Amino acid sequence: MTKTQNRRILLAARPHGEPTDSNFSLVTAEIPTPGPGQMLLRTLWLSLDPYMRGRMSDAKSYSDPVEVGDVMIGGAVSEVVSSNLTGFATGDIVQGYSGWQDYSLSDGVGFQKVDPTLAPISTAVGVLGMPGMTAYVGLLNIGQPKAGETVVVAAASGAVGSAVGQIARIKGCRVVGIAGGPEKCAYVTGELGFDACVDHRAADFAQQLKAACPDGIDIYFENVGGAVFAAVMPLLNMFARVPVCGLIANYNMTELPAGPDHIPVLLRDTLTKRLTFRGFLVFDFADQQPAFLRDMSGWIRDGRVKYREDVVDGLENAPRAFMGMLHGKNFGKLVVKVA
Ligand code: NAP
Ligand code: FER
Repeated sequence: MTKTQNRRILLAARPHGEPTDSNFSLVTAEIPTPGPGQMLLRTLWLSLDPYMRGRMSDAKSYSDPVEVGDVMIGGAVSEVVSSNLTGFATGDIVQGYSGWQDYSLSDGVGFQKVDPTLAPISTAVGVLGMPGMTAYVGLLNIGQPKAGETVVVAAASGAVGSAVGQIARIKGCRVVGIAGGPEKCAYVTGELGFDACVDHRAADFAQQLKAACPDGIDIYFENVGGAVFAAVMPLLNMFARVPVCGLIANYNMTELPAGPDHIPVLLRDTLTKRLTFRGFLVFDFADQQPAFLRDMSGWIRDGRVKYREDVVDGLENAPRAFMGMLHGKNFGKLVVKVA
């Protein structure tokens, strides 16, 4: 059945703190017609990612915010419906930032063809896409894992964290995950093969983390910030490395806690333990994409890297699923099956 209408989810208003339904609006438009040098794409899989919360706000960032009234930003896997663009043909599967909508036009810039023989095509926005590459480049370049070292990662059952831990295991490290709740922790140790996993919601979380890291922590892959970082900090070893990837615990805060009391401790430990903190964006390492795709697809084929998708059915359900992710309601890489 071919559709005649294009459903689009727009940023209706900027959120203050927690996003709510009223920050999004679902509108219906005509399916656009591609002009010269354009192709028409039909969205199959829409990726929902934490960075989108940042783009809903008017804050300074690596790229411009979504304007109120514009379609929400999002990476997606799409099918080429028709093309006036050399290099892209009807039926091709492509990946790029086409937004929260059924159909979109593209001039091809920033779009890549997806190789459907590597893995199911939805993984092009997951373990073989932006989140998987974030894990790979952050851990290997900044974390510099060595066999026998202890690696800790939070949001361990999620898109980035699950890949971080499994790559660290491949590199011979002892890996401790942090996740929300016993079910996610059981998956992280049972299915993903981490050595241990600690529930950050447990009352004695900090003590449990300490017990799980008897030799301290050599690499902390930072996805969360907040209370999780506070528990990690005293366990960092001499010369520990901290790739600072994300701070999801902060994303819905209207103001960051001032916390000046912590700064002297942070600086003292950084000096005396010779710690390395380095923030990064996956795009900083764009030149490593071929190596990433080669290694990661090989590990998936060999069963050394597993992944889990949390599939939400229907574009109209994207806002609720996105809001839930910021509270840990997702279990695995969150994707919306659009068509
Ligand atoms: P994800 O882990 O699949 O989903 C987000 C998870 O964050 C939730 O399921 C929840 O897991 C956890 N979480 C939310 N609030 C938390 C809190 N207050 N304390 C502890 N955990 C909390 O998402 P993802 O796509 O893999 O992203 C993970 C992190 O990587 C995010 O910070 C994201 O911004 C960052 N990131 C950075 C880059 C970059 O280029 N620097 C690229 C991609 C992603 P639990 O239930 O297990 O707590
Ligand atoms: C993310 C969190 C933050 C992310 C990018 C950022 C690509 C960048 C923030 C900034 O530059 O302000 O998950 O993913």
